[in-house]
Amino acid sequence: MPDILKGQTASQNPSSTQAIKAAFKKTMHDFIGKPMMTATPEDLYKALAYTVRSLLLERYIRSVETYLRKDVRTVAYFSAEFLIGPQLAGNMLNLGIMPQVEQAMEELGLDLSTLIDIEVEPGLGNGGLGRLAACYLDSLATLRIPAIGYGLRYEHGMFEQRIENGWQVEYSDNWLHFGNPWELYRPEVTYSVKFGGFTEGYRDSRGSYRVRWKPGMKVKGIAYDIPVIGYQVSNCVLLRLWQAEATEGFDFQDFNRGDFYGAVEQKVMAENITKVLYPNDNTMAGKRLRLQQQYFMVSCSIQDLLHNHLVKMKVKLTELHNHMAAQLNDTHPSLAIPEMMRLLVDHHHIPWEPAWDVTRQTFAYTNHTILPEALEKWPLPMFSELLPRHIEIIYEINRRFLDEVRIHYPMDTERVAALSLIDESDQKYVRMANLACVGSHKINGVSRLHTRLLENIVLRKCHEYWPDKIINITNGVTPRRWIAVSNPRLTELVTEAIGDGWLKDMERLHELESFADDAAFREKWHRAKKEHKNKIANLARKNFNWIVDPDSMFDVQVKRIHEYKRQHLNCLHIITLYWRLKNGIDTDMAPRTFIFGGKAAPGYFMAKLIIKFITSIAKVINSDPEIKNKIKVIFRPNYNVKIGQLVYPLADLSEQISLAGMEASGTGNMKFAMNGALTIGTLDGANVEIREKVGEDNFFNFGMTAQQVLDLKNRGYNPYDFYNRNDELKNVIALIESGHFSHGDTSLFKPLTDELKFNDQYMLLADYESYVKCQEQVGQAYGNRDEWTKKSIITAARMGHFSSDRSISEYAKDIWQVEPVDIKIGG
Ligand code: 26Q
Repeated sequence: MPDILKGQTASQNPSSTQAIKAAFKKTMHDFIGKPMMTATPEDLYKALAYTVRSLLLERYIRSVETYLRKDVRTVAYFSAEFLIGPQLAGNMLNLGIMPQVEQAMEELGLDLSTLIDIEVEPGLGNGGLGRLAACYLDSLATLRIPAIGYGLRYEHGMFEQRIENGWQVEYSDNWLHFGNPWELYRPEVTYSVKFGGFTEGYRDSRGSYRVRWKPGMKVKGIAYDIPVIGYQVSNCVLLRLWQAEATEGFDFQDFNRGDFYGAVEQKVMAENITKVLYPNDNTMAGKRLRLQQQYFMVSCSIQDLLHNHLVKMKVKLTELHNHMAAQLNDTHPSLAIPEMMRLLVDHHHIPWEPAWDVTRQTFAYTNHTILPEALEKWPLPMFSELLPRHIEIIYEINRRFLDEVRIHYPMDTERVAALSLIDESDQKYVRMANLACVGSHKINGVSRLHTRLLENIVLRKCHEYWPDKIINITNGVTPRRWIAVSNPRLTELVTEAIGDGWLKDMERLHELESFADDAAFREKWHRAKKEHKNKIANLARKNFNWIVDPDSMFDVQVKRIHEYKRQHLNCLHIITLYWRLKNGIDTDMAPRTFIFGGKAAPGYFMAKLIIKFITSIAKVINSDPEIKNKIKVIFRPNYNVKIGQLVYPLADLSEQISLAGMEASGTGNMKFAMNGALTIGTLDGANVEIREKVGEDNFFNFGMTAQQVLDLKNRGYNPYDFYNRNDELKNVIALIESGHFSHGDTSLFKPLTDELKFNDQYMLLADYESYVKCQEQVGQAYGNRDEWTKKSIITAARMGHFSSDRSISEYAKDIWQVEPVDIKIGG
């Protein structure tokens, strides 16, 4: 057990080894109701989870009490996804009870790490955006900022990916099968959400004109609360997830009287709303049910916020923005803006202008993408049918806004059309990004480059209109999960060297830099990575019958599968090496193990073909005796948070090779580098800033810059020119086309090779040569183990900037204006 994981001393009562042991036994009795000897592994895990939860709840209850009593300024983080990952280990770490729990379990004849492994993770997100929300909750709690996260409790999270015959096959996720010990069911926290129907105007008793919404359907939202505790503090934030249920009374009475099947059908329809997470990442699925999910989440959350402030804290609603700040995680929750307006105006009878002032001063919006296919827009007919009152409100917001624009820019119809909340260029759409921009006081991008591209391209007109509205807050990740929990060996080593405290103050990692010159430390650093590689190599042999050499360089690309992320560029490099070996070239190359992981959106043909491509290459190369284990290719199925925690610590090389200008930030890039992997990457997203921090000598950069990409596109990009000019590239593509990786089938990968030769939207061929050359430098550098280890130490030492604590401090200061609040426990 690393020292840093040893938080409090055993004398502190409820967290002492003996107390934990006793609590565990009592939980076994009270909640599981079985003798230890008949308990299943899931029972044992659950008993421990409840034991830990009880320590968590003590702090959580104290946090809620304090926040209510002090009427503190609070942050509400709205997100359709919270990819929180497994909870047990992180909660024990943050509570500082790892050593006592380990000891208690040992005394009971149980192995803690086996219990930790049993937890099924809640896959309530797709990837980067959802995981970012989870890191931010950890940092909010750790920085003692009062906060609540609002999201959806999907019954089925991200699908389980299996590889069958080399292809991705999706199986439904059932994370709730054994129950979720971390959540508190709150049946009393419930709101009614309306859909469809129509609106009608009327005069109230004072003769004022008002609008009433007569819905076609009502759905009930019920809260499930998950407490999230900070690291070495007593502060908790709350993650409140909504689940849809049919409204009572609605079932078998009233208009459904006599129509039993009709009633059940309605119930099923209502409960479908939170049935499943849409597994799309960086593309928008224009599905009606998705729009229903978004509105359902937003309506429950805004009603809850207004209720808590008005009833519990007696806040005047026209003062709401002085008591809270709301952050929109992309446009997915941007209906919160018209929903807030609807409740303030229609229900609380606040006039439009003050209601609009409050709304705008409350919300801020984070943009996570510049890919045009990911910008949310909803067909107007679908939107109006589902949300007849909101479309009226959006039209009113738009009318007032565009009138204002016309005053500043008379006659500039092009600008007015670009800023409009309604896209009328072809069929009519509601533009969610424009809505989020108009309804927020701040907009932020997630890396410096991304923010610049927002200002100059995607939100150019918005930036011209409000030059101070767009700011940058570069993403960060929590070092608690992504170093301490996932890499205990490294954690121990760092703490030995520079003492503890760095997990809360990541800039202190700089103190590690001087150790890069210490040969003994370098040896330990190298051994820490090597031991992790050995462990995973053993697991790989045991679970998948994969033979990998822990002495080879582990070259890793794990992330969602997407053409812009260019996993297939990585493949072109692998085939280049393969071709060279087959032709007696480069036979002294340092052995490499290429590891891939990631899910493709189920409807994304090219992404699925890329998975088939990787697994096909793997099959041919791994079984080719001539390759003599110089190259191994592995596709780890079902990449998720849990697998991520195993993978980041074992990488020697981190692949961050998206086309410059396409990846908003990336966060995997940060997790790898913090764990001492060196990066091969383009100047895209946060790579730019990572390279700046770790230093050019410690970052393998290749490829065009975002500007060069634009220039080449403007000149007219012809991939065939690049193909023609490079013989090695031609050989590689010819090898694929020959059917070498597809049992002689020359058509299987034709969509891939044709796209590359004749279209190449993501410009792989333009970056190919530079990538392959850069990889040669990587290979040489890896040959000098001592130098490599030095770079690895320096890289990790300079990654403090990318802690989510830094990001959240910036949000707190530049957007939310919130301050930490002290929670006292046991006093
Ligand atoms: C939208 C509408 C309908 C259905 C699905 C969606 C949808 C869902 C998820 C659209 C996009 C997403 C996810 C986007 C995402 O994860 N973006 C990533 O965000 C990270 C955190 O900021 C960045 O680091 C990544 O660069 C960015 O790709």
